Amino acid sequence: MKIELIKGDITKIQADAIVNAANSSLLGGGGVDGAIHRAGGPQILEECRAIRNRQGKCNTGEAVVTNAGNLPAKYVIHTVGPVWNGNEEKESKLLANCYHNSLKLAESLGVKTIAFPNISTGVYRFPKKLAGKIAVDEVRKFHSDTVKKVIFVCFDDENKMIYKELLE
Ligand code: AR6
Repeated sequence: MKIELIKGDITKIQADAIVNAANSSLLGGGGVDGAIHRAGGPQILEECRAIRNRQGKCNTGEAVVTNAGNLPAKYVIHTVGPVWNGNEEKESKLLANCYHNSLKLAESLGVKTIAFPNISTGVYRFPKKLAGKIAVDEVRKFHSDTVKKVIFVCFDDENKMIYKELLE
C-alpha cells in the first residue's frame, strides 16, 4: 500500500473515498465535517439522516459510508474520533479503531484510494503527535488487496511536519 502526504483541503482530493471526522450524531458540525457537508451539498446529509434512522447514532471508533454529493470522491466514510480527555490508553484504541474500521469499510466497497484527515486533532483536542503515530501505525498494519493508496491530508503545518517525520 502506497502512503502519500498532502497539505490541503480534503474536499478537493480526487480519491475513491475521503474520510470525515464526524461526530456521533452524523448530522454535521464544524471543522472538516463542516467543510465536507458545505462542499458536498445536501445529498450527503440526506444519507446521514437515513443511516441515523436505520441504526441510530454512530459510536466512537466506528465508521459509516455515504455518497459524496458534489465532491470529486465516490464515497465519504464518516468516522467518529474520540474526544481527548487524557485517558491515553482508551482514547488511543478508539482512534486506532477509526482508521481500522474506515479501511475495512473502504475495502468492502472496493476502494483503491482513500484520503484521511487528521481525525480528532481539531476540536476534539487529541495530541497531534500521538494521533499521527496511531494513524500511520494503523495504516501500515492494514494489508489489503483492494486499497492501493492512502493519502494523509494535513490542514496545518504542524500536522504536516509530524507526518513527514513519521513517514520518513
Ligand atoms: N480538509 C482537511 N482537514 C481539515 C479541513 C479540511 N477542509 N478542515 C479542518 N481540517 P476537526 P475533530 C483538519 O475539528 O477534532 C466537528 O465539529 C483540522 O485542522 O474537524 O475530529 C465534528 O462535527 C484538524 O487537524 O475534527 C465533530 O463534532 C482535523 O481536520 C468534531 O468537529 C480534525 O479537526 C470532531 O473533532
